[in-house]
Amino acid sequence: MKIDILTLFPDMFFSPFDESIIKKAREKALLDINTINIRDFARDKHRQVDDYPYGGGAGMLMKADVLTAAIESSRSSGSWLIYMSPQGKVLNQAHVEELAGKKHLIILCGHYEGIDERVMEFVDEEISIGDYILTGGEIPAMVLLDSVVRLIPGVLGGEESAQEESFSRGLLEYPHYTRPREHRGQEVPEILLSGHHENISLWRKKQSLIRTLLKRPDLLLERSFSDEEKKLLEEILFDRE
Ligand code: 4H3
Repeated sequence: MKIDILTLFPDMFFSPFDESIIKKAREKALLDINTINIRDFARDKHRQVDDYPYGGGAGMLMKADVLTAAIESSRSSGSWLIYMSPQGKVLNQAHVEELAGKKHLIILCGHYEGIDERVMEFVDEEISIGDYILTGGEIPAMVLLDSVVRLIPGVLGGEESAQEESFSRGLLEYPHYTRPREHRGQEVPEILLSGHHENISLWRKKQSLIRTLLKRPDLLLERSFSDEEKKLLEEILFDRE
């Protein structure tokens, strides 16, 4: 996958995508991330990228001519241009999965008061990472990028991690334990030491359902249940074994 980030602050992206899992994915050429400095497309002698809004008001706007030149430098036939904005659809995992299928993403990061509205004609999709305002679209772009990149085949170590997720899609993770067996009086649940893989898998599914019910009941409204999950939910709700 190719990802171009259009930003006035390319340095913000240096270290976050040069570490750990994403660093390895780039080395393996699974991923081609480029930052494009919007200022490089300012053509006047002052290299001006922003200007006062018509009609007055606070803040500066990123100029349409500069942004259009930056966009045109990166666009390809199959590219998909995303503008990070609080006005976008709020990102969720289903949306991330859809974006992971794209060949070429271009992410436009606004700064200051935002962009000249006339640039919106090039934008395929506006995405928000949540209902709050940030100083720029750079951090939202990093969040989006990280969520998408980990779904590219080969990026995560074992195939299991991504597979396990789709298995329990829409539920919270079950609790995890590693050594030692006892920590400050707390034991690892007996069943995880049993070696009985079927029982462990069932216990984990039940834990996921319990956690989701208690912590994020809203997630359950967006989801239907398999017969196995219905049986587990009955056990949970009616204390049946
Ligand atoms: C995205 C962008 C929040 C989000 C953003 C989000 C500043 C966009 C400016 C920048 C515009 C204001 N804040 N929730 N801020 O994903 O350039 O709209």
